[in-house]
Amino acid sequence: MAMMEVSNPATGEVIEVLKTDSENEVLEKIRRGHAAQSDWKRLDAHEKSRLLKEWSRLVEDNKEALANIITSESGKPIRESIGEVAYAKSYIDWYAEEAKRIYGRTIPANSANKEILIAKQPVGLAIGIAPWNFPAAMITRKAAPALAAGCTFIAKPAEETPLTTVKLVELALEAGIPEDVFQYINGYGHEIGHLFTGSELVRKISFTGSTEVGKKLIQASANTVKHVSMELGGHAPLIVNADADLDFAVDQTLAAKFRNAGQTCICPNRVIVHESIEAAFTEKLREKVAALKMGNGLEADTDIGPVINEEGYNKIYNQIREAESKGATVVCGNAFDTDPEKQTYFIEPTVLSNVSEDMLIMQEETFGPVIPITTFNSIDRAIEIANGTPYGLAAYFFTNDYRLGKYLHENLEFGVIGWNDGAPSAAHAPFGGMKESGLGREGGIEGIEGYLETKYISIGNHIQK
Ligand code: TXE
Repeated sequence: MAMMEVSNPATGEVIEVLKTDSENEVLEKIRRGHAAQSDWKRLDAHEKSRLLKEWSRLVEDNKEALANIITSESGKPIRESIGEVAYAKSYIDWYAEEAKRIYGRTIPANSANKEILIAKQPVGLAIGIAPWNFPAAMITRKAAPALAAGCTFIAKPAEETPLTTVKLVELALEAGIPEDVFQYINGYGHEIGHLFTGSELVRKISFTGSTEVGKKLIQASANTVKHVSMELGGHAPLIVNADADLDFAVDQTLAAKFRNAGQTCICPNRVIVHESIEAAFTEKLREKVAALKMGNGLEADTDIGPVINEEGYNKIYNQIREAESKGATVVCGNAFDTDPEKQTYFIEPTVLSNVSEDMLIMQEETFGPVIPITTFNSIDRAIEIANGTPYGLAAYFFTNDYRLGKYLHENLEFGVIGWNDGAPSAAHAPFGGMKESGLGREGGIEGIEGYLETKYISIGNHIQK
């Protein structure tokens, strides 16, 4: 029997040892999820809604316990974990209502003896593969619309953070959602992924994670022509125009960048400031960044936890060193506190200026607490720098000029835009990327569409008189 250790990335302490599912167990869960599909699909929408609301109530009742699990296994500060539980719950609440609003339509036929109906049906068994950076929200954002649509659902959490999923599924079952309707699989993605992509019984894969793995899953899903939705990496630009309210732009940059130690797919990774305000912006940012407190997320005053693992740490470390070697200036930060034996990896929040587009930090997704600052002197140049990436998830800009803002949002090639807003994600809005950042949207009306098939029924109304 293979086991998996789950540890706290702030201390290296092993917090739990879980059994991983064997290949046969994975296939059995897929078979059971598929078999449960027809009853769940037929259950009336109001009852599905009631069960989701009950799940939401239990998540609320257990929010401290859930937040503790999130912080213990992901390292993020506890107040962020409390916020994540509320955010995760908001998806359950939204889709508990959407379950009752899956509308079809009728179309006038080109014959008096015909009627055309358009009906929506669940795609079938769906698998949601989640990353470690939002262990609760990335599960509910997939499970809630799937269940609301009438799909059965299997969650595959990240190997770093499976305990949050175990608790969420336990609460869903306690709420009355049937066992085979909502399951989880525990295991290493690269070992068991082929069982999901290769199965004809799995009709949809919803993935959040790296672009590299996303591309593999799209390719491997082609043989069984499954639905796929992909929320992949990002490399968000944040443009600050000369007319922006500087203090507000600095605060929003700080909040957007250092959430989860910079490990979110919509973190601003490239700050592009008008050259006339660069010095003032950088100084204000430096003051606030230098005041952030790094430490164990379970301590109440911690602002920045560790980065998740050695791989993430090395990537960020190399990006900073390479930028320095090419002439970037360290404005603040740039200290590293790691203990390879305990496997704890802390990076002090860092600001770099004099950054150019040929540096790795401007080209690769960063996923860490580093802000590189570069400048522009015309808005088209800012747009050119911003769009100069294969990624297209989120972009931010700060300006109070309406016409400029309109020009920017029309020309930025990103699926989510924050205009004077550093926190654009919400359960009621469609979240997702363009270009290599993904396919499909999660949240809003679009989020449930991804779990529905459209069926066209042509009815001959021939009546014998
Ligand atoms: O992602 P992976 P990792 C980016 C970020 C980060 C990098 C690597 O840049 O530094 O990706 O992170 C499962 N078949 N993002 O290694 O490997 C795996 O078990 C099926 C951005 O954590 O993509 C986990 O559940 N599943 C991102 C999930 O995929 C497979 C968030 C994510 O792991 C699989 C996370 C396979 N062959 C990382 N291989 C975002 N969009 O927010 C892996 N998995």
